[in-house]
Amino acid sequence: MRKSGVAFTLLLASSLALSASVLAADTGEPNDSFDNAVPLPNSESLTSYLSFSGDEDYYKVTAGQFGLFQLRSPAGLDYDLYLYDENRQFLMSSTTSDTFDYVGRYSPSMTNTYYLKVVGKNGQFDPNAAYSLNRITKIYV
Ligand SMILES: [Ca+2]
Ligand SMILES: [Ca+2]
Repeated sequence: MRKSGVAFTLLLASSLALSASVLAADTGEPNDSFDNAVPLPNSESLTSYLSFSGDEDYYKVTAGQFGLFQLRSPAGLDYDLYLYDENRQFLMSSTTSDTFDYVGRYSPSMTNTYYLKVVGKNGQFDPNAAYSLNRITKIYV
């Protein structure tokens, strides 16, 4: 008596490589212009992302006589910080390659509105590595 053959079924594993990267939420988008500037929160500090080359993040903040702001770039990346007045006129920028960039201004007015822009030097970005933007309210000397 002949044994019945055994059928083998080969299940070919799909070679489809699923992209497992889950992008961090780029908070505040769209904020690529003065008109879409995001208010700096009451905590006076935030973290967000430059999620593509050319991403620009605008923020709007009200400060007292001293408006001093700090940007911390993600590790290994070089982001720059720009400061504008309430009329959107350029005041100053910090484009160092240091981890921290600082911009600031003194104004005799008790209330001042500023715009800040975060941008990656030469288009640098990382959708998964956050920068932090802080308003400095205390200076220790
Ligand atoms: Ca962004
Ligand atoms: Ca943006």
